[in-house]
Amino acid sequence: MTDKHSLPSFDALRAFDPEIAGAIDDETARQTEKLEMIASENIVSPAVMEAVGSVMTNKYAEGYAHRRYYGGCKFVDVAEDLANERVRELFNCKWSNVQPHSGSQANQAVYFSLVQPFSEGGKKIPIMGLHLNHGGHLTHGSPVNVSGRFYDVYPYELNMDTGRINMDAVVKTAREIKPRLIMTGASAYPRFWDFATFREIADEVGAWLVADIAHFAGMVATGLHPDPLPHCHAVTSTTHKTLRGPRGGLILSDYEGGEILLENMPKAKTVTDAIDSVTFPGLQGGPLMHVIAGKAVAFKEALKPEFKTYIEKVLENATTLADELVRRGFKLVSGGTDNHLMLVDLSPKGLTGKASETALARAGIYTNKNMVPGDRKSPFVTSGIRIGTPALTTRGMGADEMKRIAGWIEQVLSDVEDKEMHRALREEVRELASAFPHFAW
Ligand code: DSN
Repeated sequence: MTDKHSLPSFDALRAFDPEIAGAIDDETARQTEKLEMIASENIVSPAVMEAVGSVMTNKYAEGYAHRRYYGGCKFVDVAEDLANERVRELFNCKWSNVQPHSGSQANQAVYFSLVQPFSEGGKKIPIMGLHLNHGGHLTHGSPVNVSGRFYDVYPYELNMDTGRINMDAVVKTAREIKPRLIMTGASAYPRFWDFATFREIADEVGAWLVADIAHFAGMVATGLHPDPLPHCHAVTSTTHKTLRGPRGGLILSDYEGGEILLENMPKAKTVTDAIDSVTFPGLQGGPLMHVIAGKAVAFKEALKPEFKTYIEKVLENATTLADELVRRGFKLVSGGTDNHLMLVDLSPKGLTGKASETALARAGIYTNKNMVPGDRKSPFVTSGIRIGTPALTTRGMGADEMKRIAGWIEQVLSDVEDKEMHRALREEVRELASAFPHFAW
């Protein structure tokens, strides 16, 4: 990768495994010629790609830096130390664990550290999290996830009139059920989180407070979203969304308390000790050192002033797109956005998320179907689509492009069955996409 706009040539792969090389070529074309508007996706830099594609994938390093179960870890320790130093500087916090393979595993590590699954005679312990249908994540207590299977979940919801979290209902439920943990953060919630108020509620009822900032980590890192660290006992994130790093997870904390009473964690003296032990060896084996190296590179990038400029543009683009969609008659949950995403409620137009996602993809615009508050359709159909601006902003697109895209979205959704119209638009989409290089920065 000599030219900053070039992609790796994959010569060895192409010679040995043309089928996989072909799939990568096709995926490259999809990413470069179409518009990626899935709110949780982004485009990593060539430097991150090189670190993730490096020889660090060959190394076993069970344990933590300088405390490993394998020899030869001197250089992977350098990568893990740098990843931790940089992420602590980025979020201005004292403790981190960069080993979770994913956001889901980061959340599991925190749950199992703070709240005993199935304890107290097999009785499940109550926790609270935002309902999946109201923007919450699968791992925030959905019945099909371990978070919903191992705990007694009392989900909180949005106020149907305002599209914002119903804090009155949060307080009421918390007082009634006395959850041991309250999860904040979401996958499809376009507004800021009031972590200070959640902490007051958590303190009143004796709950741990956790924030999953996977979606808006880039905004927290740049001071463009309220900071959960002063209020939450633990903060989890992925590294690949607005943080623009490789696919993976992390856990942060500034909490130094030690009142941890876990039956299976006799040696853990503090919450962060317990989280380390549950992450490894509790849940994971060898850390993905190539990904940790890539995380370190991404954190270095995020510490640069240019990253704050990028996040400001992500937010500007989201606001422009949201305003433009509202102007064109679309209903957005909560009426707009404070962050990088918006949730379009298509029920007034009589459309499903599924048909809309398919029609937009046919035109080369990728979004995802999403439940909206009060949705009567199944998660496979839904009444909404979620749209985000992080990836297109990485490519250098701005307000003019957002306005043009809003027009295309309106046109496609004016007739989700008109395949010919969608295919014709795809050519215009390709022309726009081709003007904005994939590795634009
Ligand atoms: N699946 C991710 C998202 O799209 O929001 C969250 O894990």
